[in-house]
Amino acid sequence: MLKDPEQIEISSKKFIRKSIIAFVIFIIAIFAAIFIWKWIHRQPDIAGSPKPIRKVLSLDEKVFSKVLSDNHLVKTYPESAEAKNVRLNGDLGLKSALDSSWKLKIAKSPGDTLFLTLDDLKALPKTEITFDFKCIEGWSQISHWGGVKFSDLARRYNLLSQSQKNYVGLITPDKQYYVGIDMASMMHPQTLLCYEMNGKPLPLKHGYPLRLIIPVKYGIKSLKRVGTIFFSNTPPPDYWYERGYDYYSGL
Ligand SMILES: Nc1nc2c(c(=O)[nH]1)N[C@H]1C(S)=C(S)[C@@H](COP(=O)(O)O)O[C@H]1N2
Ligand SMILES: [Mo]
Repeated sequence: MLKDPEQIEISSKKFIRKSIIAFVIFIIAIFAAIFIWKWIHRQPDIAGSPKPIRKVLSLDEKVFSKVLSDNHLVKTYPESAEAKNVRLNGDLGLKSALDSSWKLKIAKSPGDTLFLTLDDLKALPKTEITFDFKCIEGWSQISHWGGVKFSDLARRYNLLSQSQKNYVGLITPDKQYYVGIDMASMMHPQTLLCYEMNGKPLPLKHGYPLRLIIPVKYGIKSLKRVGTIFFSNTPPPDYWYERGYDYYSGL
C-alpha cells in the first residue's frame, strides 16, 4: 500500500544534515585523491613510471607469468573472421628505406652470428594463426598471420642452448625500436616470426620482410621489421618500458 505523501516526507532539517555530511565526504575524497596522486608523483621514477606504479606492474608480471604455459593458448578464430583492413599502428624503426640485402641476424653468442634469408625462413614449417590482436592503446582486431614458430626456428638452428637464457631481445635494422621478451613467452607455441598477413606477403608498413607476432602479449611487443635477435640473462632494453609502460605486457 502506498504511504501517505506526508509520511514519507523527510524533515527539511534531516535533509540539510544529510546533504552537509555527503558534501563533506565528497570534499575529503577529492583531497585524498589529490594527495595520493601528488604522493605517487613525488616517488622516484623507475623507467618513466613512479615507483608505486612500477610495483603494481611487477605484481601483474608475477601473476601473468605464473598463468603462462605452453598449454595455455590464446583464443583463435576461423580465417574468415580476419579483418579486411588491418589497422596500422607505430612506424618506429620503419622510417628509413629497407636495405634490399636484408637478412635476419641472430646473435647466438659473441663471435657466433647466424644470418638467415627470407627463403631460409620460408623453408621451415609454416604456422598460421588468426587471433584478436590487442594494442595497449585500447583497440583490438582479429587478424591472420603466417610464418615460422620461433620455437621451430630455435630447434632447427641449434638455438636451444641460447634458449636456456632468460630473455630474447629484438631490434629493428635501424635500432629505432627494440623489445625484450621473457624466454617462456618467446618459446610459446603461438609465438611466430611472420612473413604473411591475411594470406599475402607481409606489407611493408606491417613489418615486411619479417615481424614478430606474439599473441600472449600486447601489440607493443610484436616488433615489425626484425633486424637482430639476441639472447640475454638480464632484461634487454625495451622501447616502451623506458617510457613508463609495463615490461612484461602479458595478456
Ligand atoms: N618496428 C615497430 N614495430 C612495432 C611498432 C612500431 O612502432 N615499430 N608498434 C607496435 C605497436 S604499439 C602495435 S599495436 C603493433 C601494430 O601492428 P600493425 O601496425 O601491424 O597493426 O606493432 C608493434 N610493433
Ligand atoms: Mo600498440
